[in-house]
Amino acid sequence: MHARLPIAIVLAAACVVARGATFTANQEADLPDLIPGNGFCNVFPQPGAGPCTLRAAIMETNALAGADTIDLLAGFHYTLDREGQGDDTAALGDLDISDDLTIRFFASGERPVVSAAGIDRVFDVIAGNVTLLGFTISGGAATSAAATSGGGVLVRSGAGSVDFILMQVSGNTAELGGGLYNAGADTRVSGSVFRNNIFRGDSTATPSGSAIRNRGNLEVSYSVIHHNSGVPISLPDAPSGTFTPTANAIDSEPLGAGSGSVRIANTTFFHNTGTAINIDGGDLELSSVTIAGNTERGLGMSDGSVLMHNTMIAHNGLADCAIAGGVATDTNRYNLDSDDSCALSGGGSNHVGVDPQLTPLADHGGPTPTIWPAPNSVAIDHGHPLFSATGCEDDDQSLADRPVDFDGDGAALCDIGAVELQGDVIFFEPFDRI
Ligand SMILES: [Ca+2]
Ligand SMILES: [Ca+2]
Ligand SMILES: [Ca+2]
Ligand SMILES: [Ca+2]
Repeated sequence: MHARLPIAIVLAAACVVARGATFTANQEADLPDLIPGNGFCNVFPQPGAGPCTLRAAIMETNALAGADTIDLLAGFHYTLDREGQGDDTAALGDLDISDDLTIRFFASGERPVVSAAGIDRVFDVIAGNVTLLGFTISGGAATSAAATSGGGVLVRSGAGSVDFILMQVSGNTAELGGGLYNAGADTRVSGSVFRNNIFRGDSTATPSGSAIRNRGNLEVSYSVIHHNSGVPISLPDAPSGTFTPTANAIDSEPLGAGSGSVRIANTTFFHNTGTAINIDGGDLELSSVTIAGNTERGLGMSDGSVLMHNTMIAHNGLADCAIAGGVATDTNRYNLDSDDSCALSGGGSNHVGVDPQLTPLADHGGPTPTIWPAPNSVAIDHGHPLFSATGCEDDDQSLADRPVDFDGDGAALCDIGAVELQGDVIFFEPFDRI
């Protein structure tokens, strides 16, 4: 199974004739709709169309039966200031979504920002099939007893399918899931960036998931998760100086809807504090993933199963992997790990204990930044030779086709990791290495 193409989703979102209502959030202020369900987005109490804020548009579309659409405007900063954590009507605090909804920006111009400015998380997906497309979510905070989960977005177990497409989720903070807390059975992140999100333990003794805390089913593709971090617990009775935060950029443990499965394809994890991916049960699949330069580990698993193919885990601070003995592993599928800690050495197709010669995360084209291997890397043209559900993807994180015969030996083979180096970058030779 190959991951869903974001381009296809974007075209579908843009071209399908919108059913239901479409509103444009044409005001940056944070004001409610005063007559929800009358068919108009209006912050004034008279009937008919009027000034439409993002909060008013969400209140109106929640009240209207069926799928609706909200368009955001270029350069707009929608900043929440109506305090009220715990409200689930969208009138106060976070923006509660309880019905099928697309919130989108795909015009030209500066990407809009929806910020909670620290008063609450940003979005609370209670129910419905929801698509968030093309904007930035920041400034969310779920760090109090009233709201501990999902600093940017909380997806509850009652939600339908939830898609993040070409999104940026940055600068959000929570005790559980700085960027996203997912309890939904069908949540997908595609072509998106999760960066600079933070977990902190103010009222929860075991905070986790600086970028994403997963309790349901999660798929991440064509994305990058970098520079997410944790801060030490600050409970008054915490023994001072003895707590070491164990940050995990993605932390998954089954509990909500679904089986706790995580599928990650064509995605890069770089320089997260702690462990990039931590799995405490459920199925993990890594397909053409690059996990490098995280401060502690690339992959930690205490329970569950892992299917790993065409994936690279390299140069993480303590070790590339920590996989407990009871974890079911299927990893003899053209993977690479730089310190031979990922249970790969028993397989004849893997590359273990080798330096893949990685260069720092940079914008090399495509929707998200990537890590390129240097042209002499063993990762190039040594990936999985087959296109299959357990082999090589047919494109890479930048949406470029695979495979490319980079070394010109006549055999077009995939590169290991999230990137397929293209033939026209033969003179790419930066000095820096991860
Ligand atoms: Ca209304
Ligand atoms: Ca609706
Ligand atoms: Ca809420
Ligand atoms: Ca290749």
